[in-house]
Amino acid sequence: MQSPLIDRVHAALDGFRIELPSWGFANTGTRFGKFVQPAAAATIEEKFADAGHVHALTGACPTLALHVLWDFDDGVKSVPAVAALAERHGVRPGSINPNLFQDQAYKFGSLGNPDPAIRRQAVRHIVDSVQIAGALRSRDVSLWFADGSNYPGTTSIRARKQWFEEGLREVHARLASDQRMLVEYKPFEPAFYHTDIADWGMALLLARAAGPQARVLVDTGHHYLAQNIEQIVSWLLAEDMLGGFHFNDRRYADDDLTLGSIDPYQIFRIFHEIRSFEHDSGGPADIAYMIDQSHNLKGKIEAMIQTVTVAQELFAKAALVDLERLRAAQASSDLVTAESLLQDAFATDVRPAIREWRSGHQLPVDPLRAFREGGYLERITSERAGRNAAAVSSYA
Ligand code: RM4
Ligand code: MN
Ligand code: MN
Repeated sequence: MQSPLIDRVHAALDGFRIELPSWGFANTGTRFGKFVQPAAAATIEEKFADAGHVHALTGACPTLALHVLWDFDDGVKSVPAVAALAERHGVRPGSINPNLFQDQAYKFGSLGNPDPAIRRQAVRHIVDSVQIAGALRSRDVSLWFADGSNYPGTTSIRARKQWFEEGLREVHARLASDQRMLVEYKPFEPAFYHTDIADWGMALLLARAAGPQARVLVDTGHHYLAQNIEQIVSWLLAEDMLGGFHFNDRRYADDDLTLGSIDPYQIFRIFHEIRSFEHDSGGPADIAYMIDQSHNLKGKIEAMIQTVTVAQELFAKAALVDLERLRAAQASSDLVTAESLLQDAFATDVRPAIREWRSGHQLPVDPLRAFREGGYLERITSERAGRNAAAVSSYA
């Protein structure tokens, strides 16, 4: 690779940060069963320790997304303890994720529940989450709703839309001026007939209804298979409504597989659209990049390191597209030249330039190898194995 291209890779990596999910370090399963990993994290302290280790090896993950129900035993009172752990392990608290799907009360929905008392409970929980975020100086409160129904005619889709607007507006009014609300969508699961926020259009309308600090969150696994995700990304960017991503890959539905394991070109195309937007608008897009993956079979920390590494590679490849030439080719409808510019960038081996970037930043050139040779996994395995074998806990 020529040195201007190497510089471009280095500059891209300098600006690239991706948030780790606390739940990605805990034992999780499928609805059929759970294979317990001896080294999995069970406490918020262990999740911070593991995330801190991934950040130390990659230099790209300074924040950890937290799930309120799983990570704050005592709600807002847990904030000082969480802040102390963040300090100790060198990772800041990232997005705060309320949990609106696990409580028995949410059987028929949270903000979309026909029972006003349960809608109130959901609003209260999100407001508590806003408070937690404020106390931790976290900017984003990230909302995903499992709300929906399983059978035609069993609920009023329009009434629920209105309840969502009301609830989100109420929560938005509680945001501090530097906070954001992110609204995530998902076509199905756990609801199998209708989901209240099923796609980006619904999320966009609800975010607009909520208020000016609301944005849409795109989880790459939350689309029907044929959907063109980078087009959605481009439209949301053009509307100034893209707030962030939950990255993962999938073969069928919301599989939460490792980023790029099935279709790396898809992620490359998303990064390309973002870079192209930034190039045209002359400034960085204000987007939170986050990982939303729970690995059932792979080692959790290894899989996170692999994810971060792949994300860096795909981001760096997207930075190699020659946008000036691309614009010229587009203007003259020179299709093959235009498409080849993307393909050439995607085919470029950026790994040597990334290794150079790492050594320039006093990071291990091969983070996965450094992890395997570093002894951390052996240490936490011996510390946690007995406890993990005894406690087959719930989702997190
Ligand atoms: C959902 C969605 C949310 C995540 C939960 C655990 O499918 O992706 O973002 O918080 O899973
Ligand atoms: Mn998600
Ligand atoms: Mn998901």
